[in-house]
This record gives sequence, C-alpha cells and structure tokens, in this order.
Amino acid sequence: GPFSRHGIGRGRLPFSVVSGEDLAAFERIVPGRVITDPEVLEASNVDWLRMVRGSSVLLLRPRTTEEVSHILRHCHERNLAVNPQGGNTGMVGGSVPVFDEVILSTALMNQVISFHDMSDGPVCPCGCGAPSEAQASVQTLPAQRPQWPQWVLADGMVLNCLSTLRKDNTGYDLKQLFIGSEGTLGVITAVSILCPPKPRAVSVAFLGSLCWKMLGEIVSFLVCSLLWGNQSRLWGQSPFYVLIETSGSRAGHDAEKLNDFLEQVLSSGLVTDGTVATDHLKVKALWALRERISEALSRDGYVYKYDLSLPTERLYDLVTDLRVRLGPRAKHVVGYGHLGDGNLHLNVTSEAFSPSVLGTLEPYVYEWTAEQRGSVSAEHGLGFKKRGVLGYSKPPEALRLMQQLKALLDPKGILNPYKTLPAQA
Ligand code: 2HG
Ligand code: ZN
Repeated sequence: GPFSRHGIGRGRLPFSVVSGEDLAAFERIVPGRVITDPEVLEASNVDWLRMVRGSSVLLLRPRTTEEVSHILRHCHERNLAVNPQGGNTGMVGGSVPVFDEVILSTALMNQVISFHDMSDGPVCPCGCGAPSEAQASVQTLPAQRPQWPQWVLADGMVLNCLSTLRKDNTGYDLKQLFIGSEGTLGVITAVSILCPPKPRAVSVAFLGSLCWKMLGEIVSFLVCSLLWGNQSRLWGQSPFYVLIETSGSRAGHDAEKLNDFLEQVLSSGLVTDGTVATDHLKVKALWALRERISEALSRDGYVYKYDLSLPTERLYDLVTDLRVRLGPRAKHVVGYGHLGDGNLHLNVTSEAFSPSVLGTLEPYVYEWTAEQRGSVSAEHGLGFKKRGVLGYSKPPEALRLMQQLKALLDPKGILNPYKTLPAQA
C-alpha cells in the first residue's frame, strides 16, 4: 500500500471520528452540501493518478468564506482532521485524505467577486474552476501572478488581506508563508489575481532536435519523448522535441521575429524538423501533445514520478544515467518538463510496482539532486508522497522553523495532517 511505498511509518493520529451530532452541525452550516454518499465520496477520496486513496466518510462543499470559517471552528473544537481540496489535480497525494479526514472542497467557491478593468485584474475566490471561469468571463490570460489572498485559519479565524495593490510592504509578507503550505496552515478562500489582457497574436512552434544540450540555450519548454511515436506524425522522428509559444500584440511583428529565430536554428542544424501554428485549433492541438504526456505515462504502467529543479546544463544527465542503471527493469525513463525554469519531470515506468526499481531510484535521485543543490520538488509540492524528502532541499534549521510555524498556526494539527512536513519523531 501507499504507506510502504511512500515511507510513512505511522498510523492514524488520535483525531475524533465524525459523529451524528457533527453531521447535524455541518448540515446547519452548509445545508444540503453535506455529502456522505460513498459513490460521490469516491471521486474525492482518490487522487487523479489513482495512486493515493483515503477513506473519508464526509465531504463538505462550502460556498463562502464564512461557511469555511464555521466549518473549521467546529472541526477545531471537536478535534476533527480536515483535508482541504481544490481541483484534486495534485501529483503528490496532497489533495486527498490519508485516513478519514473531513474533506473540505472549495469546488463551489467559483464566483468572481469583482473585476477592476483598468487597474489590477479580477479578484476571485479560489474554487478550482475560478481561474478558467474568470478567464472566460473577462477575456484575459490565465492568472499570471497571484496577488493578495484571504484565508481561514485552523480555528476558524478569517484573515482578510485581499487587496488589488501592486505594492504593499507593511510588515511581514504573510502570503508567501501560505504558498507551498498545501492546506496545512490555512484554507485560502479568495485571491486577487493580476490578469494581463489576452494577447492579440499567439504563435506556437513545435520543433524536433537531435541535441538536447543546444536546446537549453534557447527555449522555455522542452518535451522529450520516444513514447508517443504514433500519437502524431510529428512524434518519433527526433529524439527531442520542444514547444515554444510566443505572444504579443502585433501579429506581423511577432511572425517576423519567430521566423528569424527559426531560420537561425534551422541553418545552424540545431533543429531538424518542425511545424509552426498561429491558427487557434492547431495551437491547441500542439499544446495537447505536451499537456497529455502525464496522462499517457499513467497508461504505460506503474509510474515513479520526480519533479526536480536542477541546473539546466545537467538536467538531462539524470535521465541517461538512470536508463543505464535501471536497464530492462524500467519500461521507459522519460525526461520532460519546463526547460526554461530548469524543471525536469523525471518519470520512470515499469510493468507493475517493483521494490527493486524503487530501491534503485531512491534515495539515489534525491541524493543526486541535493548534490547539485537542486530541489526535490520544483512545482508539485510535497503532499503525502514526498513529505519525507524535504530534508534533501532544506537545512534542519529551516525544517524546525516550519514545524514551529505549523504548531503556531495549527496547534492541534487538524489541517491536512500527514502532509508536507516530515512526521516528527
Ligand atoms: C506537467 O508539466 C505536469 O505536465 C505533470 O507538471 C508532470 O506528470 C508529471 O510528471
Ligand atoms: Zn509541470
């Protein structure tokens, strides 16, 4: 089960168990949105990768910050553990319960509260649908920069720091503390985001290259795959692929710049194959090739996932190295990700879960990453699966401070227990 695979050496902490009285109390707080039907709960108990599964008997669907506050006040008083859940799209088992935590879903908190046209972008609550809905209603790019949030603390206290100011240096920057906290310090119920206007011109280039190293100099997204050779005629010819998107306000000007770039990379031999799109549907189709890699990997077998920040020039070394180390025990060793950010998504697949493959990968991958002074979680967080490896990327003093902050903000430890921070001895 997930415990041995993810090195969680302990059982359920002594939280209360949901009672009939609790259900009645919740029914008063969120009438008609207290879900106990096991069939409905199933989708919230399991992560989308179907690798981590909890056994919660209760899902609550608040619509307002006030409702979240009342729910948490009750859970705090009753010592009930809570699993805050957004879109449940996490990669590290952070968004589902581990045992019987009450699932607090923000799915219905999807209304745009206000939108400031000329100034700073919309303010919207943080329901999982919010960014795309906000985007649809105001024709902007996806949220580029979260600004100031509002959140509810473990005991139900509401902290409203919502504002559309671009600059605010009054005291500690509390919002940073909640970024990466994965629902262990509070529940974010609304956020102000700055949305730039939708660009008038978008071009996407999808290029094949013989050499990975050279791509590093010029691009922000790297896709490498031999796996999906039959997904499209574009795949399978080159060992490496890169997807580049440009956006701007003048189509002619952008096309000229992109063409100059393409001419350069083609004549230098960097790129051997490729296509360019400005048409909306073709742009979407090219992005789908990149965006569906994760899903394709899930169908290939059991997946060992790593999300590493590494110096760009060493990014791919780990992939080739592991192909040798794992040999035929691995079906595929795939490296892709966000090259411009130095972020490698290292994915290894095998026919079924194998302790020997895991033993070759760990702690090797983490030690290798630590030696490069990289990060063992670039963007996916630590959640349930990676909570034990935080120490590879942060010194003991930082870990201790995180534990102290957790104890200060959530003294009973009811918020997303078993997640993010290593289990304390
Ligand atoms: C992506 O960039 C996601 O596609 C998922 O972060 C990465 O599945 C993965 O390893
Ligand atoms: Zn990613």
